[in-house]
Amino acid sequence: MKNREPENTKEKRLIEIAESFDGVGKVQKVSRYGMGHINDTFLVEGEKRYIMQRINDKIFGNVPRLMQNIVGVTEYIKKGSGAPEEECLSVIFSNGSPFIRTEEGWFRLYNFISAGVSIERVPTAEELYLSAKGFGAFQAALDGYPAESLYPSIPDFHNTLKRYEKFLSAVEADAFGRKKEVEKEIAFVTERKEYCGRVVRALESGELPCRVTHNDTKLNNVLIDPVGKRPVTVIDLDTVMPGSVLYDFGDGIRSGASTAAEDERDLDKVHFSRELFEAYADGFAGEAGKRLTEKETELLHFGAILMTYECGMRFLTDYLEGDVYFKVHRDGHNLDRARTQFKLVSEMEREERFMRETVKKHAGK
Ligand code: ADP
Ligand code: GN1
Ligand code: MG
Repeated sequence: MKNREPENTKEKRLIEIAESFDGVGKVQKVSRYGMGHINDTFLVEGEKRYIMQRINDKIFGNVPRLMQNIVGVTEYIKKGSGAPEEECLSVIFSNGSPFIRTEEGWFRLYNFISAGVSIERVPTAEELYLSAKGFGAFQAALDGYPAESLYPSIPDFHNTLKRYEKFLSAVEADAFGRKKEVEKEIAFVTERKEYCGRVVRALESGELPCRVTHNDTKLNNVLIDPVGKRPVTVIDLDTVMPGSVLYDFGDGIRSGASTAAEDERDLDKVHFSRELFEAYADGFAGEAGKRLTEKETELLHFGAILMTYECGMRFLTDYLEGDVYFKVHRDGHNLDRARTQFKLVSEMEREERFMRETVKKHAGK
């Protein structure tokens, strides 16, 4: 990249921070990047490109331990996968540390992976199939990972029972006086409270195995090579923790098998897509199918309902609490998101039989 002046003091400072990581050299430009809801992500351009993130320390209480998880997982995958180095996510250190702490917050740096892209629109069936293959392979790659070494970066992340309690407290507190606008959505959640304990209890009783899972298998968290038509790598490893395979399958469907964006305001455009569901089930089962227990296969489709319900409940909770967790870009953004999730849940409930049979068909291959 050609020499260029930083646009403002903020960029100048970000350039300084990026340059303090090992081997980065002179940086020309730092700009906002991607559509994540949690961290501040920047593209760093110099002799090479990098992804720099200001880690959201309101959400991640112990950044050093979070980074220990990520270094452990990325190194393990790199050793086991046989993929070219430039296609594997790597943490770049600064003087022996996988992060730096500055007055502006905690920063980390990754290599920029250019062989694939995040899909930020409704995917084609083929793209969703590839994303499922990517996450399925990721799960398989982490099968032998020592789960006990992972620090719970967000405790009870998919403990839907606890999420429900938090939701009830937000309704009760009604700190922003928003409850009256969302009575219908609140009722939608409470009518289905029986969903909350199903997976948590099955994990506790051992009916479902606990595995090392990604827990945030949203479509834009896997990079896909649009030309070579292959998944390149899974990113956003902040929530790799012990969990159920239902979570990873479920969130892939939640985020990928809809005919509209997660924040679409026109609910007439939001539908559960059978075609996209089948593509995901095919890709996921193709990678993970043989390792699934009978119970997991039986409940995989319920993971989709549960993750969509839970995510809608989380968006609604955040709306009631004044938008403190997910990044928002307009008034009512979290409410719009909650509504798309609930629309999808009600359609999925009507499609349960189709979903169950489709999973069975592909897992049995
Ligand atoms: P968040 O936790 O906020 O979702 P992510 O880690 O998912 O943050 O990063 C946000 C976006 O930045 C991703 O969706 C992806 O598009 C892009 N991104 C993140 N890491 C890389 C990387 N190493 N190479 C290329 N793109 C990346
Ligand atoms: C967040 O970080 P991102 O944007 O990939 C969230 C997920 C939600 C998702 C909803 C750590 O994912 O749990 O499902 O938004 N991540 C965290 O879009 O809370
Ligand atoms: Mg992300």
